[in-house]
Formats: sequence, structure tokens, C-alpha cells
Amino acid sequence: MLNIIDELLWREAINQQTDADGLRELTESKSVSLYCGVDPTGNSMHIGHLIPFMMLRRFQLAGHRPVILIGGATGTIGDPSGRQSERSLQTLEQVQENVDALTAQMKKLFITDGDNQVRLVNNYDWTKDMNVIDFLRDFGKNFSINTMLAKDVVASRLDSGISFTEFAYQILQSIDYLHLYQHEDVQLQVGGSDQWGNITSGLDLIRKKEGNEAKAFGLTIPLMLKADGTKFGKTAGGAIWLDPKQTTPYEFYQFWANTDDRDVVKYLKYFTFLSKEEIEALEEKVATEPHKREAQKALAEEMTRFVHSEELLEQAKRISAALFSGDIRSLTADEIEEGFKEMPTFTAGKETKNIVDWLVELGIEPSKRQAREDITKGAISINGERVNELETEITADDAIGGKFIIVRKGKKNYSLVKLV
Ligand code: 629
Repeated sequence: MLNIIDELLWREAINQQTDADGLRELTESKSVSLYCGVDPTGNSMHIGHLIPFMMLRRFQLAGHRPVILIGGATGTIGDPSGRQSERSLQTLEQVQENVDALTAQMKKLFITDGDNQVRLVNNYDWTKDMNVIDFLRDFGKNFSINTMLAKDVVASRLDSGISFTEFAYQILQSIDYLHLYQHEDVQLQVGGSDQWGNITSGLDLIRKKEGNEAKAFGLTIPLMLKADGTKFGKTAGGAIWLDPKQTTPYEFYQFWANTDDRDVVKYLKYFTFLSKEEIEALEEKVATEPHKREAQKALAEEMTRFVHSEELLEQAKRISAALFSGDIRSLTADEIEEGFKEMPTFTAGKETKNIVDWLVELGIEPSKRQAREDITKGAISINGERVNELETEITADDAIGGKFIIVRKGKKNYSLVKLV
């Protein structure tokens, strides 16, 4: 088996390391505890957050021990990393709600019992009772303003300005690493490349408190870039959330299924737990039969199963197949709602109407003339069945589950009509 570091290198999942040889040696000699943190600044993670936590899972599969930190304390402030302006403070109640939501999300993704189980910790526990004198005497003395000013995060804000609160954020994250080093045996912190400054700041604190021989390491993960130069993880509809209410499993599945051929192998390595052999076989498929999109399907399946479930994956696939073939009648009302969330939506009454009038009144067709022409040439389908007769009546009975009628105009123009 590959050493975990070699595996991450093969997956192109390492950006910077504080001591590559030292970490390799350590991971070969023992089961290492490692951590990554997330701040409760929202009520759901998006796929950008997921990456370092999937790395923790890779370490776990290789026999190491992951610790997930939820930043109940740091989340009340907010990390200035990568931001050009000061954050507005959330209420403590809001932060607590987000802590609960993220904790539930993490527990669903990462098994929290059994052998080398995930440990979930909250930095509020060791930060909330610290008083200002302890903070300044026990920790503040170990931080040089000169070094703090030189960190990218702070340096890039010197023009636009940064409050003392956000400036001090890196101290809180450093105290966490020291705490976890001392009490949870943690020897490695992982994060996205924006976390390099905070991670190295924690290592400096550990060395000052524990001596230069302290064996602690930092590793960051590269930012994912797309071949076409646009930002990964964002679509026209916004971020890809893990919360199924914000991004439905169908949309989630489609996001991965739409990956460009130039990116798909990179994503398979970086995001999935498929083996080197499996990924190489899919790479071959991209080269020889790209039109089958087998690599994209494998990626979409792996990710949807991991984040949602086998059941929701099957549902997402059924919606995708029905929309592709036009067999709308095979879907339930819930599946229609999910599959058509991003499509033009209209509301209509329940009274029976002639199809031509109905299409024009809804605004799906611009005029009766156009409606008649489209129907006559067979370009209009209702719930997947072509309408040929100009006299066709639309009744409440046409609604799937009593709620939805799907109109297709031409090959791909779907509209969702909700009956009220
Ligand atoms: C206390 C707080 C710690 C360790 C970490 C933290 C959170 C960290 C942060 N992380 C980002 C976040 O919470 O702000 N200061 O949104 C986010 N992270 C995942 C990746 C990241 C990073 O959750 O590290 O790089 C995104 O990919 O931005 O003791």
C-alpha cells in the first residue's frame, strides 16, 4: 500500500508542507492524530469545505486518527483569510445554531464511533473561560506583531483596514492547535491553502511553549482550478451546498456529471475514494470513449453517495434519466419538484382549458398563432406525451400528484406548471 503522503501526492492534493520528510517519517512510524477546523459562519458546508475533511478521511482509512474542530469560538469572530473587508459579527445565538447544523452534517459524513473514530471538538470549550489577563500573559507574549503583520492575511488588509479583533484571529487558531497538541495528541493540522498562515502561526506557538523538538506539522491542500479558468464549485445558481434543501441531491449529482473531460480525472483523484487502478481505468475511458461519460458518472455517483446516500443517489439518477428520455410520468411529484427546481415555473388554476389558450395565458407561448403552429408540428409535449390535437383540453387530472404539469417545447425547453 502507498504511504498516505505518497497517495496524497499521487492525488495532487498537497500544496505546502512544513516538513515533508518529517511528516512522512511520522506517518510511517505511528497512528497520527490530525485536525482540521471549520467556522460556523453559515448553516451548511459547501463542497469547498469538504475537501480537507475528505483528506482527514483518507488519513483515517490509512490508520490515522481524525479530529474535526467546529469553531464555536473562532466563528464568533470569523477568519479574515482571503477577505478584503471586515466581517459583520453574528449574534451568539446564530453561531450556536450554525454549530449545531455543522455538527449534524459532520456526524452524517464521518462515522463517529468504532475504531480510530472521528473525534469532534469545539474550541468554545477551551476558549470561553479564558480571561483577558491570561490571554495577554499566557499567549499574547508569544506572538510578535512584526510576524503577524507579515502574514498574507494581514498584509493584504493594511490598506483597506483590519480591526484588532480580526487581527487577533490567528492567535485563537494557534491556541487551538496548542490545546489539541497538548490534550488530544494532535500532531498535524490540515487546511486549504488560505490556512497556511494560521497553521504556521500555531506551529510557532507550539515550539515556543513545548520546545523546538516538538513534533508538529502543517499541510495545506491546493485550491481546485478548472481547465476553463472559472472558479471551481460555483455554478450560475451559486455554491454547491451539502444541505439537500439548498442544493438538491439531483442538482448535486448533475453538478458532478457535468464535469469537463479535461477536469474529470483530476476530480476523481482529488475528491473520490476510488483506487488508483479504478481511476486509471476511467482515465482510459475518457481517452477512448469520451461520449459515454463513464468517468463523469462514476464521479457523480461516488460524490452523491458519500454526501447524501445510496437512496438519494438512485433518485437523482432516476430524475436524470427521466428528464433525458422525456419519460416524465415515471416521476413522483416530489421528484418533479426536485428535478425542475431551476426551470421556468408557472402557476395555473385548476379549471379545464383548451391547450392553445392555456399555453398563451401562462406565457409559455407568445401568441395563439405560434401555439397552434408548435402543436401542429409536434413540438409540444405535456408530461412527456406529444400533443397533436389543437382541441386538446388541459384538466386538473393531467397534474402529476395533483400538483404539476410539465410542458416541453421543442427538444429541451421544459416548463413546470404548478396547479393552485
Ligand atoms: C479554528 C478555526 C481552528 C482551525 C480552523 C478554523 C477555521 C479556519 C477557516 N476555515 C474555513 C471555514 O471555516 O476559516 N480558520 O470556512 C475553510 N475550512 C476548510 C478549508 C478552507 C477554509 O473550513 O480549510 O481552506 C476551505 O477549503 O477556508 O483551530
